[in-house]
Amino acid sequence: MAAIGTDLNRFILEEERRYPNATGSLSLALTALETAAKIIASHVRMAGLADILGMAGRTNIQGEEVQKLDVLSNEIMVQHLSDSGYFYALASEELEEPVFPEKGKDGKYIIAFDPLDGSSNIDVNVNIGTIFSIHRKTHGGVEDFFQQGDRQVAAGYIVYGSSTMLVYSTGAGVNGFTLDPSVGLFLLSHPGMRLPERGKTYSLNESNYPGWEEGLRRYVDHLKEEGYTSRYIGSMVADVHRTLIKGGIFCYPSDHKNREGKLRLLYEASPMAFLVEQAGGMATTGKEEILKVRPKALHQRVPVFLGSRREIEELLRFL
Ligand code: AHM
Ligand code: MG
Repeated sequence: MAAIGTDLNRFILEEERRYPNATGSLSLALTALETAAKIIASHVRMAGLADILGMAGRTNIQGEEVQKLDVLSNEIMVQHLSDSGYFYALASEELEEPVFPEKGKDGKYIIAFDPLDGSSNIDVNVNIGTIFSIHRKTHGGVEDFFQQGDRQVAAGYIVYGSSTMLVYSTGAGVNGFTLDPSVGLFLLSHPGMRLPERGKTYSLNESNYPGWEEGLRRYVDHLKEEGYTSRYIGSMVADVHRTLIKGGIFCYPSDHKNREGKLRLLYEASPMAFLVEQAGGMATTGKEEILKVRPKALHQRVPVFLGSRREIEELLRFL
């Protein structure tokens, strides 16, 4: 296992050496992502000072308010990933249709991302993040994005918190890197992340309780009786990050208002499910494994339950 403090670039290259047939293009693709993340992190840090907070005055394709930092983060991601030449296609929460970059014609990968998740938290200085999911290019059209989550070649997130962390997996476990702002390097801080078998925390928006199905209501009542504590930030990246480290369960279920839940399959649920499973946990829609869901649309929503094995197994008995 790599030593604590190993620089992300060296780590990526060392991981690649374990695959004799690797051409290095995934490593370089990840490096392009790392650069975009650093630039977004610096904008997030300066948000209050630079007065770029506040509404951009338009709504995104899901009819939600878009804030300026979302727009900026999306532009940074699109520009850097397009210019890298490693991605044949890009899909973003902020874009109705995928982008097929001119320079990516020979790119082997496609990437779906949420450039700035938890944007309602920007104005109150609470953690936000970027989520990404990488698949191989297959046919070369929008259908390439409709591959199951278990075919991801890499997935991860960047959390802009008290420090900036990048957490990712290429299918051989999960590793977390903390940005050292003094030198601008992501350094290995959380090698081989594993969820505890069981946690003590549940995380979901409990104001939706009246709209949940009966089984879920009984499950949450049961957690309270069992002495669980509740933590909900309202930024998926931050709530999942805590769940990865401390265990327990994170949910965004369907309810009377949101029949399919709220979170998006391709760039929220699926990459987080990949990480959680790589870290020894489980992720389900309540009916099937998230990684087995066959996507039908770019911005499809899906109910999400993920976390420690014991909690998810118990939840499934209630549903
Ligand atoms: P966003 O991608 O528009 O920021 O929305 C997604 C966010 C998630 O980060 C979070 O888990 C959820 O929406 C919070 O929703 P709610 O405010 O309904 O609890
Ligand atoms: Mg989001």
